[in-house]
Amino acid sequence: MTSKKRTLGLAVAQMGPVHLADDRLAAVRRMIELMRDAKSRGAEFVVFPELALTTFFPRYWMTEEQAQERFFEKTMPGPATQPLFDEARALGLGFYLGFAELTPQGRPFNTSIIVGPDGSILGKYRKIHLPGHSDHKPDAPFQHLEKKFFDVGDLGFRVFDTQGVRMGMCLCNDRRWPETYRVMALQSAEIVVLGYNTPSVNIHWNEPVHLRTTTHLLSLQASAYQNGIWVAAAAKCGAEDGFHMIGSSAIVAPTGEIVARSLTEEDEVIAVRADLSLGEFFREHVFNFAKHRRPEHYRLIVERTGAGEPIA
Ligand code: CDT
Repeated sequence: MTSKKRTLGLAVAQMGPVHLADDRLAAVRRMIELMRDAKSRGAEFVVFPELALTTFFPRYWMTEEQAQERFFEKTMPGPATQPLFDEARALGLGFYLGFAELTPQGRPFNTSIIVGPDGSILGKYRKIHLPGHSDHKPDAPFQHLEKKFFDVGDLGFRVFDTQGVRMGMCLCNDRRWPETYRVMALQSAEIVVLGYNTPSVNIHWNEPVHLRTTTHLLSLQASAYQNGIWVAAAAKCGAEDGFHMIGSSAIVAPTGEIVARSLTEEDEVIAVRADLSLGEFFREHVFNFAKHRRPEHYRLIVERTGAGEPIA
């Protein structure tokens, strides 16, 4: 007897620029259009970008109070985002959304959530690998002030069961760190979803622009393969008020192959039917963790942060 394949209609809703002057309602209207497009293409779950509701504000020097007043969500859903939740419920779509969160205690986080098709928030993640700096760099073409505006996430890398799938999530810079995915794969994650805002220009060194896309895709592909998982990554991209960010939103199979990739730097949906059994071969054989991992030899990974002297 053949059993029915377990699959998920998985879509990435890439977003083009959200300018400083754009309000949340305009962003939400665009997201609703993207959701409808995704639904019409068989999606059951849609991945939106990091900080999807506003421009990528860490590029601007301002006080923490100014940032929190203008760019942070004090409730989720809130008045501007409720229509997104309503539309998702009406369409029966689950989704991932990145936004700036100000907690009732006044703590600022770069946050994402997984929402079920009934509109309920099933899981929350707060960005752990915060890139950039906290000081003002007046000579740089723009700032990258994530270390000023956000606290380091305090929820760890958890996984959530939704729509018959075990899903983990992270945000942007987290996707470059192998520990991110391995911690979730050790909890039997099958799909990792993430959003990103990656400036094309690196303010720290003269990095060739094409490398930004190369290292982005390399990170997704290596991580998908090495953990036997699907990875779905949504960009906010194009030039926000003249500050360009890479596109190349992608869905990567557990084989490490890119199975869908955005063509534009505008609002665009890419979608696949993800076969969840595809990762099983890798997880049962070459990356059978229980059989082959040797954590007794990985101690330095949790004991050291920076590189140091050789072990005896
Ligand atoms: N948003 C975000 O995390 N962007 C980073 C830029 C790193 S350079 C300071 C990224 O990894 O794409």
